[in-house]
Formats: sequence, structure tokens, C-alpha cells
Amino acid sequence: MEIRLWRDLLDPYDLAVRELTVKFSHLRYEHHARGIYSPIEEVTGRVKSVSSILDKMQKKNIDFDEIEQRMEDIAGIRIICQFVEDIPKVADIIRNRTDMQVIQEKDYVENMKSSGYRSFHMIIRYQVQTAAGPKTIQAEIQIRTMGMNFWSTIEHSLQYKYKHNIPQHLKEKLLRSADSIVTLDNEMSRVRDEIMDAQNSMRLQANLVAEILQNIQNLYSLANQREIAKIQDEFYEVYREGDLEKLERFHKQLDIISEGYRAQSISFDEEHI
Ligand code: 0O2
Repeated sequence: MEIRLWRDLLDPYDLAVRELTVKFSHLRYEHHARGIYSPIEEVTGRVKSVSSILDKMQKKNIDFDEIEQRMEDIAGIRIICQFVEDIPKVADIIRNRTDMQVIQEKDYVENMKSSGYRSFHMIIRYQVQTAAGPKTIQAEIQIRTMGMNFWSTIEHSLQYKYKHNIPQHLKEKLLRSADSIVTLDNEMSRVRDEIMDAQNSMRLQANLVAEILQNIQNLYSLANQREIAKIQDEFYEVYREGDLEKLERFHKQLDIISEGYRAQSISFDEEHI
């Protein structure tokens, strides 16, 4: 196949990877904006390289005209979670979406591969709108924890280095470290609630501070400078105390003050029309 044809083949996959990455990243953003825990920690995507496609064609005896049908991972999305418990939640989110259709699932979390590889795979059908019209492609979504991702990244590099013939002593080390990742994931699950609480508080505080500062900023055109300086000093004092409840109370009070100023400015405008 010529270069031009490879580009024609891969372009819709590139579009799909970009769209899917935005969609899943946006889910994370939405959770955080609402101050709730997101089962999605990070999203990455890639289009399989031509050399990797050629390798797989050779390995699996795939003809050029069979690539799209038989190679499900030309478009690949990776969703990284903090905890093992998040993986089925992300899988459910994907199953319930109407813009993609799950056609296959492989659970290498429950059924670890003999290499030590763990991850949950979903093959989906996804439609992109290209200049030539709609096109439905297949994409592979790999869902895994940070620990599983760490292990598979290292192992993948070694597979590349040893051309899929990793020496036995290294294989054994990899298997032992895969077991350690299982232990690590389990340990993290045990303190999951505490970690989630801490992260939610951190995010809540960040959202509150952003809203308070925006409110103070808005007051600049409505209140006098001395009043604003006083409010700002009060904010720094409450912030220094590090008490989330006090910060929430301050936020509410500031809302009421801002509302008062806004009402005043509207009635002033009306009087002067
Ligand atoms: P790359 O370079 O990541 O694109 P199957 O016929 O279903 O048994 P297939 O089609 O390879 O085999 O599917 P499988 O086993 O579900 O693997 C799909 C992808 O999962 C692989 O793509 C890897 O990305 C990842 N994967 C599977 N097994 C391993 C493993 O033992 N170690 C690591 N690091 N990754 C693994 P590619 O095309 O093999 O590789």
C-alpha cells in the first residue's frame, strides 16, 4: 500500500481517537467540576503506527483488505483509573453510551495473562463524520489502574527490546512484579474511602476559592475599594484557617453581599434611565 493510501486508511481512526479522548476527558472534567470523584483519572489515545500494523498483519496473517475488519486496535484509547473498583464503573459508563457500541469485552483483570498483563479491554464500534461521509470504525479501549499501566508500559518496552523473546529470568521478575502490583492495588483499595474523601475536599476547596475570587473580582465594578480590600483580607484569614466549613460559609455570605450590590446597581441604573 502506498503512503497516500495509508493516510486515507488511518485518517478516520485519527479523528476517532481525538474525539474519544475529548469525550472521556470531558467526563473527568464534569465530575470534578461538580466536586464528585471521577472513576477516570487520565485518558490517552493513539493510532497504531504503520510498522506496528505491519507486524500484527504478519503475526496474524492478515491481508491488506482485511485490516479494518480484523485489526480492532488501530484506534486505541487508554483510560487510567486510580482504583480497581473504578474499572467496572468506567466499563458501565461505556456500555450505557449511545454514541458507541460495545462489540467485545476481554477481562484481563480477573483473568491475568500468563505474562502478568492486567487490563480490561472493550472493542467498540464508533462512527466518525469524514469529508467523504460517515464511517464506522472499530476502536479498542483499555481500562486499567495506574499500577497496571506502570507494569504494562515497562513490559511493553522489554517486549520491544527483546523482540517478543524476553529472557526467562526477566519473565520471572516481571511476573513477580505483576503480583506486587496486585498487592499494591489491593492495599490502595483498602484506603480508597479515605483517599477519595481527601481528594474531594481538595477539589471542593479549589472550586470554592475560584468562585470566591471570581465574586471578589466582580465586586470591583460595584463596591468601593475599601470595602473590597476588607472582604479580601477576611477571605485570606478564613483561608489560612484551612476550615472547609468556614470557607463555605464565607462563600455564601459573599454571595449575599454580591447580590445586594448587584440589586443596588440595577435600581441605580433604573432611576437614571
Ligand atoms: P501494541 O503495540 O500495544 O499495539 P488475541 O488474538 O485477542 O489473543 P490480540 O488481538 O493481540 O490477541 O488482543 P489482546 O491480547 O487483547 O491484546 C491487545 C492489546 O493489549 C495489545 O496490542 C497490547 O497493547 C495489550 N496487551 C495484550 N497483552 C499484553 C501483554 O502481555 N503485555 C503488554 N504490555 N500489553 C499487552 P498489541 O497490538 O499486541 O500491541
